[in-house]
Amino acid sequence: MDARFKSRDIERRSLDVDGLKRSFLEWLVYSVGKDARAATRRDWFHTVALAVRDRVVDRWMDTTRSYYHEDAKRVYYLSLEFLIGRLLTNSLSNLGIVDECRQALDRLGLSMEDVVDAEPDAALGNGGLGRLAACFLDSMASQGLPGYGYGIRYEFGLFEQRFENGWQVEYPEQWLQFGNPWEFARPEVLYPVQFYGRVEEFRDSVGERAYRWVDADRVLAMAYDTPVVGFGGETINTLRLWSARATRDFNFGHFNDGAYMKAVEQKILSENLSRVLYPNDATETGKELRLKQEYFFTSASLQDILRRYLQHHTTFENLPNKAAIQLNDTHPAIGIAELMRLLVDQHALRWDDAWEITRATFAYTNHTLLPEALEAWPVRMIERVLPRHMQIIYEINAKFLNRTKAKAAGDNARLSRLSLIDERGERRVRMGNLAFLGSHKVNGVSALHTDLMKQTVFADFHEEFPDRINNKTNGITPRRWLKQANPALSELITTRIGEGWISDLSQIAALREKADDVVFREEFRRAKRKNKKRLAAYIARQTGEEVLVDSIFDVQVKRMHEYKRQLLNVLHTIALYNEMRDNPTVSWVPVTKVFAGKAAPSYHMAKLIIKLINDVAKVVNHDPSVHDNLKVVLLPNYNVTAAEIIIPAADLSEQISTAGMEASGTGNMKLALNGALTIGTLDGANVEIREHVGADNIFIFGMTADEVNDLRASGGFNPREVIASNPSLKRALDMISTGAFSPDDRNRYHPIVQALTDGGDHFLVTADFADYCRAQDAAMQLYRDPEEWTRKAILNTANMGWFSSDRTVNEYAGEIWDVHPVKPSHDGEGFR
Ligand code: GP0
Repeated sequence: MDARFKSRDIERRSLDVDGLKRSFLEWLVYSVGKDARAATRRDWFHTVALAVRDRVVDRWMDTTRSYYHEDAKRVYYLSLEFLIGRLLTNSLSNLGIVDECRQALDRLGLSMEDVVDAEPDAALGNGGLGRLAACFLDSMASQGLPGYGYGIRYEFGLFEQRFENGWQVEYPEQWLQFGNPWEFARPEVLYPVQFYGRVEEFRDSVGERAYRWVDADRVLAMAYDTPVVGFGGETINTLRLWSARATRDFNFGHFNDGAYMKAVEQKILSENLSRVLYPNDATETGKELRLKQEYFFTSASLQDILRRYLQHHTTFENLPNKAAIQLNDTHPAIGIAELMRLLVDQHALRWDDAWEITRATFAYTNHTLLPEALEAWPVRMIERVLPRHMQIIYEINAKFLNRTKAKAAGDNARLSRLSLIDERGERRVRMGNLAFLGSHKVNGVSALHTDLMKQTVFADFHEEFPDRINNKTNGITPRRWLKQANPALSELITTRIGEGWISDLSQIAALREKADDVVFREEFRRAKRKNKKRLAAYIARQTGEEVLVDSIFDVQVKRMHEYKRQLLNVLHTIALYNEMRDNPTVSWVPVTKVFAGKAAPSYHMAKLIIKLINDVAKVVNHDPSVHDNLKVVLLPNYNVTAAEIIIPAADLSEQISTAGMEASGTGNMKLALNGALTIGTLDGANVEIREHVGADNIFIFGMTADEVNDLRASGGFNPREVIASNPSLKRALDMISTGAFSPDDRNRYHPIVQALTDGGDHFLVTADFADYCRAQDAAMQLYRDPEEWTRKAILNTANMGWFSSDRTVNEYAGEIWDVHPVKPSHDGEGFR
């Protein structure tokens, strides 16, 4: 090899301070095109990211080549959302060069924090579902599992939230505006994706009936690859995101007069496909563009998966032994019909063989039971947009129902519930049923949620296929959510138990015995205090509000949704405010209520709740009679980066959804791992968190899922009676309804009061209020005893090991995917 090349090669790989510093200067000048005098913080961020990327590329290629050489079975995680956040600290930390980078920057007179803060937050997701996908990528890479992420490279991520006059206002999130140093464009990796047109029937070479999809519009899917750095830097996997490009016909076509501008317009329209992430969390609006997005990325991914498979194989019967495809919710479920189409129409497989292969390849994760989130596309829309897929869906349905009919003679109600087509009202395709039928495994995301799936939405399917539903309780990556977000605590932990916990979180159980160690407790508190100071400064910057570092940081951070019951927390806040005003001589435990979360732009009730929190904050925070014992803050633009500051600083974690409605929750896990005590209902994974941390170390309140179910089945309850019997609830509600927080518009909160009273209080806010206040009081009393509080906080951290996404992904790998770790050979060959 050319000696010059070799020395550059070594330079690009060097992980020491000098090597990094030289790389930075080289990148700054020759790639960013600035010198140190002119460089902005953003320029430095790009410089450092590019230099770090250099240290990843060789190992990335080694990893990919090892998978190829071993013809390893790969898992493909298809997800419409990847809520990644920033990548600089993550890459440095997983490569093990955070300190080296800090020192190199230091020698250049730069602060690492400033450079890190110049990175935009990659928000290609709405909330829990998208963040789970990102945690899984980290866990797969960290364990050497051959896992690929497939999704959409949205030009606009989740909107930026600002408050104007207390109301949420949305702004476009232009994360790619200044370029993305982590991604590699692959202009040669292009797949055609079709829409509209019609289906033609013909006879194939052996005289069998066959179909082709003709006269369709075409869009190209172009790949962008982002390396996913596993912990330790051994395995570097790939996240492949698709971007829509107009077909080459445009580039090479010649047009006369009017046709040219028409063609340009057509090009722009087709490239809109990957323009923007839909901002709805757990609700579907049924928009055609959304369906097209789902099909676009699913089709491109399947074509790519088949291309990779065919590098080693000539027939398809081994596809399920070489590829596992996980559907993250039903968003990519059209992939089941698409794989059938590719196998039957393009590769001439017999239907039954294709179906067996398809089912053995796919698995489906359900993330919610909320009816408004279960996708059901109008038959007329699928017929128009994807005519061949509609035929295939009918065919799958007919074969299934015929088989079932033979067994369950006469039970038409059951058959119509099992059907892929909902015939009530406008005919719709039930994507959940399609996903279930086309998968060999179907999982829920917590034990309770999986049980409820069996009892409710998939009861009939469960009866039909009793081995198909299984549970995979969610998890979170300890790298981002403890090591990187909470250096104070993670360094403390490492000094006591070593660093094994980072890649094997079960080892954190060794901290249990430290809960009784006064010195450790003191240090644990010191770490928490440091994080609280950091959050207090952030709060001051973002909202102008000064909060007491020694108050309880009572944190509710998540999407704004009625079922998550931010309102319950607001009502408690008002009740506490009243108590403090009524009893000014009592020595109150100071409380800081921290809220953050976005509302879907069209979810009016959620936006009104945001305004209410801001209005309550305005009144409470400026009332001298509570002597700063109570502060309320609603932080704007909650995203991964904000979560990394808020979560390590929390004392109390609010997980207060109506029981039976939160599938799992993952914020609950992040907060408990960082030593917050949970106040929560027995919902989602809270149930399992209680089992792990111990019932003495969590504040559980409220109705259980069964009680909620019974109450609803018996016709509900009368919130008016509950309110009348609880003076502090009545007073809080009266204040809202008479305009105590909205003197400028006394009727503003009428819809909220209405929903909680005559509306029947569907989410049981009033029903759970009294018990919630009891649990809140218990938390406040405990906080007066710092030793006892800290002991419980330590036990939370120490007992959360099971909630690592490494454990979750291992369960998927063993019980659903049958994929195994591959050790990449880093032969140090250099450029390839
Ligand atoms: C569920 F259906 N979730 C959906 C959806 O559209 N978006 C979404 O984020 C969430 C659940 O609400 C969850 O309980 C769960 O933990 C997460 O998916 C991952 O499974 C919220 O944290």
